[in-house]
Amino acid sequence: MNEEQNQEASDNHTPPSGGGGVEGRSVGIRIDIISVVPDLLQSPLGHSIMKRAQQRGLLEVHVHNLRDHTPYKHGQVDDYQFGGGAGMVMMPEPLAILIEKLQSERTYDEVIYMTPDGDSFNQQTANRLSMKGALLIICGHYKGIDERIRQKFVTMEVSIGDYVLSGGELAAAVVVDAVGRLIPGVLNDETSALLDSFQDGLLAPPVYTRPAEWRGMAVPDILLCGDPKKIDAWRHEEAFRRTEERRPDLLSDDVLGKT
Ligand code: 6GU
Repeated sequence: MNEEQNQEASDNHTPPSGGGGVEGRSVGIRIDIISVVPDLLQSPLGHSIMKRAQQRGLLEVHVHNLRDHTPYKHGQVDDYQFGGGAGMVMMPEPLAILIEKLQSERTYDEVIYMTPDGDSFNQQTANRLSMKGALLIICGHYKGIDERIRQKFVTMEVSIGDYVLSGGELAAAVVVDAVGRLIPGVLNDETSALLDSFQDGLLAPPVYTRPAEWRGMAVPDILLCGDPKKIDAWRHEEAFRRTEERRPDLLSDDVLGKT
């Protein structure tokens, strides 16, 4: 969705109120994203669960093209870095102009800069952000943004893993998806997010669907026994076994909050 389409959309329905819902949960989230390649965000956020969240008015995503807000000629938003070295840096003034414009229109709970040197994004962070009312996400490109913007405006720096992407957009889409699906009413069965991998500190157990026997491979009998208690116990055992095998780091005292 581009900025104009967003504007229309937000004129036509009540925006999420932001803040103050039951038990501190807001009824919806508004997320503004600043980017020099806004098209990169269209598809990841335009389908499936993210599309439904926006149609239901539970999630509002507004993508802003930084080039539309630069005071410099020819849409310039980056320049050579002081001290020399390869790669351009995003200039502070265009970012400041757009951030201040947005901040004059509403209060953001967090101003998030997507960067590989940020704090690692995880389920706990997604849970925390899903309870906010308004987030502003800045996507960097080239060598990143001028350090002074980080000092002046940014309240949170987020990385999605130890590898380098060519820009923050795909990482921002990951954050919006992980956060958006946690907003109550976005998933059809709200409890299903509670059974996700990581939500209880464990990986998810294996799942099966019909047919019960497929190419000589049978579904575990217990899933067909009809006793919800037995099935829950089996699922928990499998989740634990899988976590021990694949991600023993998740079972350390540290991660379980015992230290
Ligand atoms: Cl948030 N941005 C970029 N450019 N690369 C990344 C990242 C973010 N997280 C991991 N790699």
